[in-house]
Amino acid sequence: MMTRKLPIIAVATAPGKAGVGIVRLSGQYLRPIIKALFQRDLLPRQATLLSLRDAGGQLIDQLVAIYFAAPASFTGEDVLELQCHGGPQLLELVMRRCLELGKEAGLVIAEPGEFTLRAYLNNKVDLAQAEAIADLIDAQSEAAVRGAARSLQGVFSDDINSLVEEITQLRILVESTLDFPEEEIEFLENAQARDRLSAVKTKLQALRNNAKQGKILRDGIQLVLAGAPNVGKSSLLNRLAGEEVAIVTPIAGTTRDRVKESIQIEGVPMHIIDTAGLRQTSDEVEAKGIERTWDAIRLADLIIFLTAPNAEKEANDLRVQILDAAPANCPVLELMNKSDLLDKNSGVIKDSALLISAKTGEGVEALKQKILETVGWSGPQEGAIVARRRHLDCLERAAEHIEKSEKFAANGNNSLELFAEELSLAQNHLGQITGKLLPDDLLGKIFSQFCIGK
Ligand SMILES: Nc1nc2c(ncn2[C@@H]2O[C@H](COP(=O)(O)OP(=O)(O)O)[C@@H](O)[C@H]2O)c(=O)[nH]1
Ligand SMILES: [Mg+2]
Repeated sequence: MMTRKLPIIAVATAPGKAGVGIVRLSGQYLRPIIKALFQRDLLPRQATLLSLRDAGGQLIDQLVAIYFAAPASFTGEDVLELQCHGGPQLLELVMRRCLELGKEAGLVIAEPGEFTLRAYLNNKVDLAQAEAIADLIDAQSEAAVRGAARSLQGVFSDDINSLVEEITQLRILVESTLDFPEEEIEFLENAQARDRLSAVKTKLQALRNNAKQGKILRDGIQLVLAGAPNVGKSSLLNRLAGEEVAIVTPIAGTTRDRVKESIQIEGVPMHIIDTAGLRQTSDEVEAKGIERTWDAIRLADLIIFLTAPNAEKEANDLRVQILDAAPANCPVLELMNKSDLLDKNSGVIKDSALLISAKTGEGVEALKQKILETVGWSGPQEGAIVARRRHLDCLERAAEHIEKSEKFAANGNNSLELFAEELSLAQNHLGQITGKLLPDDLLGKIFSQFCIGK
């Protein structure tokens, strides 16, 4: 897929019935196909009402065609957009007719993400921007939409590029020191170098924080409610969701399958998973549900371990197992539910456990804040972007090399070449975010996750 130059075609709009459905073509030279479809040329960027006919001369659809001449198009190639009526069967016919008439020119059905890939390969967007297109389409909250739009505009890429530029300046400084060893200036004694290195570190740290927030905005948080039966997990889900999503009864073992509900807390998507209560059971269905609870725990970003008064013994057994099964950096938040049943003066209340009542709503607002705090959300920020795991990994690698470089720099002039080498490795990792220096197989993998037609 990476290198093919054939013209491509796909339905660009979502499957299903709609007022309008768009079929999009991209290729280096589309004019012969346009001519074959409509027996005429089209002026670039002009909406033209046209009739598309089948081989027998029968009308398929009246449509509006817009032709974008290369390189002034989304992909940087010639692009033709056919705005048809939005019926799935109709769009199928339009596609078929285009493929028929475009056969000679080599027209083929686009692979997932291929339009955006071409935009990337033709330098219309960098890789972080291309990813932001997919993230904008998939955005699950208003804040995520705005963050993706900013990433698409290049806010994130600009930050990366300017950091790369600063590291380049630092490398130039090292190279010049290497060229004049007789001057014997201790490199770090050179205040300019020291300042530059610390500026790079500060900037990289800020970028990592930003990207971490951006990942939360993009992916949201997988929040698992776990605990013994009857402690009120389903009641808490309903309370957080503001509706009766899960069945609540006084019967232990009511929830057997996972119940999922996505909510937002201050624009942060929370995918809450209510699970079967953890206990020994001889019920086959419930046992399956409990297996699934453990599966959910193993994939969680945050676990709320719910307990209730008079269930301390079970809680003590479960706590260890849950902490054991939770992923390495997944926080486990222990809460005691049914605070309404507690005699507040009895001294049973452990300060380690946050108190809530799913029944009265007591402590639920505070819990929401606690959840945001625990996952490291620092509130809506001006200039927020969206980011992916891939970006965080690259930033982390870069930070490791900057750290190493600092050690070499501190060793004095003897290690300056190693210092420069670490800087260059840090740059490589940063460059992978915007796509410079990214191996082809990784590139293919990223774009193959896009939907068809993007
Ligand atoms: N008093 C009191 N009862 C609660 C509270 N939360 C849940 N319950 C009750 O506890 C029982 C079990 O609740 P449920 O949500 O099904 O627990 P789960 O098995 O953990 O999902 C039900 O009878 C609920 O009405 C609470 O905060 N206070
Ligand atoms: Mg339940």
